[in-house]
Amino acid sequence: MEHRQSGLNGDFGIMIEGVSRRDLDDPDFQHHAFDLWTRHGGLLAIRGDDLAALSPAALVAWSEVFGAVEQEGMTGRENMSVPGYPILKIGNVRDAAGNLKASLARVPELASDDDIRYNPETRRPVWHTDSTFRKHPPIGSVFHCRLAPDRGGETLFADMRRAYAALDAPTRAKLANLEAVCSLAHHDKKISLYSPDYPVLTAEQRAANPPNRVPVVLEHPNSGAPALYGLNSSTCAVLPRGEAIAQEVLDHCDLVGEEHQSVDLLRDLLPFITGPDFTVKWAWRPGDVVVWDNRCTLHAATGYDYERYLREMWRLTLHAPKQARAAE
Ligand SMILES: O=C(O)CCC(=O)C(=O)O
Ligand SMILES: [Fe+2]
Repeated sequence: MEHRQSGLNGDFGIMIEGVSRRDLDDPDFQHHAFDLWTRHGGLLAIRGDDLAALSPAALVAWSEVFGAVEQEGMTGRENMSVPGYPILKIGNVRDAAGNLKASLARVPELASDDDIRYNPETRRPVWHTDSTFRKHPPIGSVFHCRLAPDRGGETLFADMRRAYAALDAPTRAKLANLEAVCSLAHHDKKISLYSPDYPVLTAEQRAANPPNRVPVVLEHPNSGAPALYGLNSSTCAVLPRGEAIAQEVLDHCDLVGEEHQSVDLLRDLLPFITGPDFTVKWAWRPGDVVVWDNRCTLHAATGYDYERYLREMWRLTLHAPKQARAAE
């Protein structure tokens, strides 16, 4: 079948339609897809009638085209994974006994496309970069749709390369000298404030998981292009590069779950950088596979009618291929 290619928002994001399962094994197609992903801001979607029946093994193999698939991370989440594969289920599917079989975070539905832009009052949508609190944050993710709601449940993406380039020169210069302090303890405590069952770290776990610091402007290791980076629920402070964080500030962030006011600098950018020039709303069809680059995009989940519809997504996490990791 002939493939059709279309841009999602100018040169940010690209979709290839008419993709078959056989294409996924074809080295030429793999090469072409990797190249498109790189040239379109790190957002690639493939769509095709027979992808809805993709096997977990085929999805893992396709993911390996873009990075090294994370194997760990399923411990304690066995009831939310595809058995035997490093694939996490996200959504609201349940077993016969009514137990949730996926990771579910309820967020509001978009009332209109105006809601795509970050709203400082509601702090929604929850635009973020995944897992910057980890020592080696993932380079990206692969997201595959098994079941899609008739309405809602879209995933939003924003182009952090073009958004950074659109800022004025003094702002770019100021940001380029900053680092985000990203703390797992802060992240978990913050979530526990509105989700009281959410476990917070013990003192030992906190000591074993010190914050990770990431550049607020990340130069992509492949292209060298700078992109805004490092904002998510774990981001507890923003400091000049190399400047130590005071212990009492970190304790407050971790134990009370409040962000240091320095994070406002990044949050204040969000309404601009999630505006229509930079964003894509991806409405899922079963079979779709989207790969995003965590180093130059933001993303956000949107809600759906959780009682009426089923959503089941399969998610894999990507790391830099081993050679690249060794060179760090
Ligand atoms: O469910 C979604 O649309 C996005 C979830 C998400 O943020 C993630 O898997 O990292
Ligand atoms: Fe995410």
